[in-house]
Amino acid sequence: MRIFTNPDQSGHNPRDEFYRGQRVPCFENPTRADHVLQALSAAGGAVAVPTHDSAAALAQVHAPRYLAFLQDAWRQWLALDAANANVQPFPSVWPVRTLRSDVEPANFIARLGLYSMDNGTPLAAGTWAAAKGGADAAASAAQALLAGERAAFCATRPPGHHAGPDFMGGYCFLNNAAVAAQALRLGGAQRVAVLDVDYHHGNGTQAIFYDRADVLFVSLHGDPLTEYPFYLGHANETGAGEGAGFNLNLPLPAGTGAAAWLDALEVACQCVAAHRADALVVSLGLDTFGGDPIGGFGLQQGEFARLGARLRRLGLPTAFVLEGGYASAELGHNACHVLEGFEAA
Ligand code: Q9C
Ligand code: ZN
Repeated sequence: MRIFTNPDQSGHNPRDEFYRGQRVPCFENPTRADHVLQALSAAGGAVAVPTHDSAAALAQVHAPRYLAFLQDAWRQWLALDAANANVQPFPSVWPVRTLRSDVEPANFIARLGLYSMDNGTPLAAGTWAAAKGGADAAASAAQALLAGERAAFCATRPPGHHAGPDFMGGYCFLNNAAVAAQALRLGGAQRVAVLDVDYHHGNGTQAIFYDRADVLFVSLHGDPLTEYPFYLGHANETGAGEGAGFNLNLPLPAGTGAAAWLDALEVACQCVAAHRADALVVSLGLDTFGGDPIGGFGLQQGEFARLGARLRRLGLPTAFVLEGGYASAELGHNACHVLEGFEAA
């Protein structure tokens, strides 16, 4: 299987994030992609740098003013004070209900709030380049499928599925899975399915495609009543307008074990099969692993292999996009088990 890397991923390396009132080292850090890449290449994957530019797909899944902000954000942060090179910006005010989000404030921190859903997604000097490199990998995976490859894997970070049309969040800046799906559509696929198996609901991907019938979004995830992202991911979100019936959420309680998770996976896969898609994008979060420091499911390596095998049986050209998963040292093995299950089936 073709493995796409992101040569710029390590430039996104913020120091810390807020966790229960403390600053802690970022869970989402460059070692994650290093571990995945090392394990996949040791297992014989054909590693390649991105071959395609994601710009056209990005312009269709994200708002122009959000892309413009993100691309220039670090320069603007330094323009406030050169000493900011060693400081992480965090948003501190957000346009929640009754406040206006149509007018861009001139103040940088206010604009950072406008374009963020949380304070848990720190920027660094290389954030734009890293995010763009990941999106290019996703566009490249889509092109590989359009050229006839059975599957491709994006061993990239930062993740993408919490990033919405015009906001970052949950460690995500550009929605790589949405880029892959949109690039497949631009390349001639009539219908695409996105299956999101990250522990956290893919609120960004859902939002991007919520009113569209051409891209089905199906997700199994921790119940948002208790789990991040809290404000989206409920079972009664089924799509709107032309997209009515093309969104399926399968929330599961924190603590859900392998058997119930596999049952939900079967429901998800049958929904994907019914869409008669030309291609599948898998938002592959590995934070469902029992040893993950922030996920609350109990999957083990056997379940990851079964996930891969079940996805193979869908019989679709498949682009895997790495999302979450924070048990860094085990991340590579868990990714390998998914791909081995896929390739053995
Ligand atoms: N501050 C993904 O898995 N908050 N994002 C966790 C620590 C956000 C996870 C608590 C979790 C986001 C792609
Ligand atoms: Zn996650």
